[in-house]
Amino acid sequence: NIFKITVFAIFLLNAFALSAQEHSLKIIPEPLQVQVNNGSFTLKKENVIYLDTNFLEAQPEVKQLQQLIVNKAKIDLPIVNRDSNKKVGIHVFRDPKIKNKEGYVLDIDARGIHLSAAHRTGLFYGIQTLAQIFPVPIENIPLEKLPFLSITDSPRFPYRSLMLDPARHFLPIEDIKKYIDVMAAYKYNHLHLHLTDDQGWRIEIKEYPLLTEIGSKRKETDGDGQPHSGFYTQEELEDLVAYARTKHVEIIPEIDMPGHGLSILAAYPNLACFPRKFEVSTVPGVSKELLCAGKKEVYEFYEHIISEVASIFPNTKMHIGGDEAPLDQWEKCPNCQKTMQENSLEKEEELMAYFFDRINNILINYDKEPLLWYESNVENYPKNSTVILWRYEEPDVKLREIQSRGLKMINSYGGNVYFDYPQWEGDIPKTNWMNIISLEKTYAFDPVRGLPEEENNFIIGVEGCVWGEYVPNIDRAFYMTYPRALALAEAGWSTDKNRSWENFQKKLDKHFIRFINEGINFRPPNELSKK
Ligand code: TNX
Repeated sequence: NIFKITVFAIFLLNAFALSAQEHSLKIIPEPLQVQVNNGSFTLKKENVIYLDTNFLEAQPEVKQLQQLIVNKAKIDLPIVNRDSNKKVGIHVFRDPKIKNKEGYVLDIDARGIHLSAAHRTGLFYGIQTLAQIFPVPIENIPLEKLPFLSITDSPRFPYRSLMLDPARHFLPIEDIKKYIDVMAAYKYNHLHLHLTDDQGWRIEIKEYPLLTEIGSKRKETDGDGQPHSGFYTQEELEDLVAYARTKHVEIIPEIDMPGHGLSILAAYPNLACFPRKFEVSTVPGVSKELLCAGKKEVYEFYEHIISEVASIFPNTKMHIGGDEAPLDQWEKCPNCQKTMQENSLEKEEELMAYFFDRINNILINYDKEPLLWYESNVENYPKNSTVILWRYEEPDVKLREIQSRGLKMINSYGGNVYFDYPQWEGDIPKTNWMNIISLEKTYAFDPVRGLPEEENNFIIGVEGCVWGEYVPNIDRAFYMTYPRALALAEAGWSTDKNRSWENFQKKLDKHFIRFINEGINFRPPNELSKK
């Protein structure tokens, strides 16, 4: 990998040396409106960062702006709380006329840099854009020199997410923080953590200590044959949530139910329809086990889990899984059948709906609403659900189903944005269930699948998934994520009118140079090296 990256870096440096001299903005995701004007502003040691007195809650963001200028231009500017648009310098002010909470306006002219937003989040995104405008060292431009320009920006979708899977391979908290740093720079605002699966339970639950004592450990791991373990304490997760908030990222915890639960049953086998000795799975693939929908202990179990999870993660959405649950087990289970009779349910698909309703009633008590992987066969979803479209087969049929069921939807279609899939022929992982998803294929992702604007507002955003069966550490996660997540960032933030594959390709070199400088792993895309 390191070798490949070095070769590619040399290729890029050459390409850049030829085209340098002038500022190249190359902002990803592409902003709503960009106008570049003649002239440039050069930051000086005498400049001051002025923070509007009615925007004082934005102090943490302004400190990040100050640090950015230290990092990029090597100048440490003081912050002054004063409205002063007359003096040359950096001016941060509140503009309540900016309608979108995530929107901002960035102007650079002879009087300096002007950043305005109605809300701290918009200011944060303005700062991320400014960060990309600074020249990269090899551009041959003084690092403190910025082009005159005027940018007005706001996102296409409110929900822009990536998913990591520490259940299949544990990822240390510090590594997840690094991952958040990079995604936030590209204006992603949610990180979905898949915390539980057949291969491991990764979150401390005080009421059920065996979940981590037994469920977080497995004997050996497919691929390397080594034992594998790890979990997050509640304190560590609280710290992660607080860290993510400084980057305007919300963490969405996922407790996958009622399937994908071997790590639970290894610890508490009585929660199964047919209790026996279970083991945490050591191989990829879905187990046939479900937690029993006919036992009151199962609902009590989830009540405790939800109450503890809710106290760690303050956001409203909680992911409760719901994917790939083979229902034949409930069909054979006397407790499940009894529950069905008592509630006049005829099919196991209705029992699934009943199960989610009961879970949802618990969620409501904790001010949470459910997020679920969408499965067509589930008879009904709670009305307040948001579902994720992910399955490869018949995406347009599923999209219409979701629409007609009146649910909100996040698009994570496995044909474009499954980042655990290989990026080119011959890449790992080599499996029989994965297609190749090249950078171009991710770029071609249409989150609304052609639905006209009047009909598509149930689609609230996008998510790229980095499933972890073959992702043993964060370096590999970065390699699988980038640059495809740059393509998805444009699908989530930029309008269709403003984005094109041609233009996107031309912007990548500046970002790759930054990745190389910052030690962020990525896969050099074949599409570029072929040119
Ligand atoms: C399907 S996507 C799964 C995951 C696997 C993934 C591998 C989804 C909701 N379920 O459990 O990790 O495929 O690509």
